Amino acid sequence: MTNPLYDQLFGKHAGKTTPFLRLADGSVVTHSAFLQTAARMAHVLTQNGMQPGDRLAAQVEKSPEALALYAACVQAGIVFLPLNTAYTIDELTYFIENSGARMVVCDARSEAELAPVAEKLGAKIQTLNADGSGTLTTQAQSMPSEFAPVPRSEDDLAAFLYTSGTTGRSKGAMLTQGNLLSNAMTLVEEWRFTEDDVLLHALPIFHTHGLFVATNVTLVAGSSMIFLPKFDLDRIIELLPKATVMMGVPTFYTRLLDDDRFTRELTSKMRLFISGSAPLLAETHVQFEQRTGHRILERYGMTETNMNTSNPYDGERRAGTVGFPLPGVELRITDPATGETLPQGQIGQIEVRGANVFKGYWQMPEKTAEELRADGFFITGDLGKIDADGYVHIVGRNKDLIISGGYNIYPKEIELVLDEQPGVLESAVIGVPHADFGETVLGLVVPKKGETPDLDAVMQAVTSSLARFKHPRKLILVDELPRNTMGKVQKNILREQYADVFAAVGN
Ligand code: MCA
Ligand code: AMP
Repeated sequence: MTNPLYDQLFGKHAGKTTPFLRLADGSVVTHSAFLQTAARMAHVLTQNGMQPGDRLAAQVEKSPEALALYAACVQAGIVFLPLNTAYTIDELTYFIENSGARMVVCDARSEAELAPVAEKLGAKIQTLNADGSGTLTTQAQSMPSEFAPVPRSEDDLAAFLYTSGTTGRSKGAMLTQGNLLSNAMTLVEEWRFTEDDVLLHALPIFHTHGLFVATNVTLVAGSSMIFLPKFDLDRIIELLPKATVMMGVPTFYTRLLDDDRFTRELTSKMRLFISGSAPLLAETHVQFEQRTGHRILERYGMTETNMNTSNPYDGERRAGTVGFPLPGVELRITDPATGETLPQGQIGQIEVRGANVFKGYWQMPEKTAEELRADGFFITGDLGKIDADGYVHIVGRNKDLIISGGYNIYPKEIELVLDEQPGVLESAVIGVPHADFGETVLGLVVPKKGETPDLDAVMQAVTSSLARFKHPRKLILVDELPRNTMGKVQKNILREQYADVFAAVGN
C-alpha cells in the first residue's frame, strides 16, 4: 500500500538537497530539510493521538513550518483544514466545531481564545507562530526525522476547505487525495512546469490557489518557490528577476501595473504569469502585454473542484475568457431552470465533472445533493458560455457572491449580522466595483419605522463577528429595498445604482 499524494508531492524528493523554498531573507530550505521537519511533526501529531481520517484545523501564518504541517498531515493520513488568518473567534468556533477537529494548531496569540473551543470538543491544541516557533516545533525537535507514510487510497480525504454558502452557513468541501493529485499532475503538464522553474509565491496558503495550485504543482514538478509571507509590492519587484513563474489574483497584476518599476526588462526572465480566483479584466490583460510583452494566462477554478479550465500555454490566451476545459474535465452549460444542456454559444450555468471534483460537503448530504448531481456533474453557480472556438467565458454568477481581492464573501453572512442590530429592519449587501480589489462590499440598511440605527455601533458588531475582509467598506441608510413581484430583493438594481461609489477613488 502507498500514499499516492505523499509519494507524488513529497516522498519522491526524500534525500534531495536541492532548494525547495527560497525565503525573503535569502535563506533556503532544501527538500530534505523540509521533509525532515514534516516527518518530525507527523510524529508529534500521532503521538498526540491523531488517527488517519481525523481533522486538524490550522490557523497559522504563512511559513515553511506551516507548509510542513500540511505535508505532515498528508503523510499521517490526517485531514488538513487550513483557516484564513483573518477569521474571528466566532468564525473559527464554527469551523472547528463543525469539522469535529481533533487538533487545533494556532498562533500563540490566539491560544487563550481557542483553548476553550478545543477543550469543549476534546481536541488537543498546539501552537505554531509566524517565525516557526511554538509547541508544535518544540515537540518536533526531539522526534525522529523519518516517518513511514500511512497507506491511503486516492479516495481517502486529504483536506477540508470551508466555503460559505448563499444561506450564510459555511460548508466543508471534502477533497480527496485523488482530487488534489489529478489536478496538480494535469496542471504541471498544461503549464509546462519543470525542475528549473522558480515560482514567486505571494499568495496565502489557506486556499486552493496558494496551497493546492501553487504548492502542489511546484512539488509535483520538483520546482522551487520564492516563498513570501504575503503580497508585498517592493519584494515582488525585487525578486521577479529571480523567478520564472508567478501565480496571482488580478489585484496582484493591477498593483504591479500601477508601479513604474514594473517593466519589460524586470520580467524578461519570466516564463509565465497565471491569474485566477476572480475575473481578470480584458483591459488589464491588454495593458500587461503592452508593458511586459507577456500575455497573462487566465484559468478558472473553485474550492470544490480545484482547477476546471485554463487558457492554452501554446496558442492564443484569449482576454476575457478562462480558456478550455482541462484534460479530464468535462464542462457543460445548462439551463438553470431545467438542467438541460444548452446549445453551444448560449449562456447558462457552468457544470463540471472529473477526477478534480470534490466528494461532497461534510455532513451536509442535502447541500451536496443540491449542487452535485447524481451523474457526477457539479453545479458551479457560475454563468457562462462556450464560444465558437471552444473558449469558456464566465459572464456572471447565479449565486450571491462578492469576490474582493480574490477572497469570496457571501452577502448573506453579513446581512444576518446587520439584520440583528438594534433599529435595523432589513439589509442588502452588494458587491460594487473597486479599483484595487475588483469588487468591494457595500451594505444598505433599512431602519425600522421611526428609528435611526447607530451605524457606528452596527459596524462595530460586524467587526467583532466577521473577518476584516468581509466588512462593508461603507453602510448607507435607505428607506426601502427594490423588490420584484415575488418579493425578492433586486440586487441588480442596487448594484447599478451604487456602481460608482468606490470605482474611481479606490478607497
Ligand atoms: C486584505 N484586506 C482585504 C483584502 N485583503 N479587504 C478586502 N478584500 C481583500 N482581499 C484588508 C486588510 O485587512 C486591510 O485592512 C485592508 O484590506 C488593506 O489591506 P492591504 O494591505 O491593501 O491588503 P493586502 O494585505 O495587500 O492584501 C490584498 C491582497 C490579499 C494581496 C489582494 O487579499 C491576497 O493575497 N488575496 C489573495 C486571496 C486568494 O489567495 N484567493 C484565492 C481563493 P485594514 O487596513 O483595516 O487593516 S479562491 C481559490 O482558491 C479558487 C479555487 C481559485 O480559483 O483560485
Ligand atoms: P472559491 O469558492 O473561493 O473557490 O471561488 C470560486 C469562484 O471564484 C468561482 O466559482 C468563480 O466565481 C470565481 N473565479 C475563479 N476563477 C475565476 C476566473 N478566472 N474568472 C472569473 N471568476 C473566477
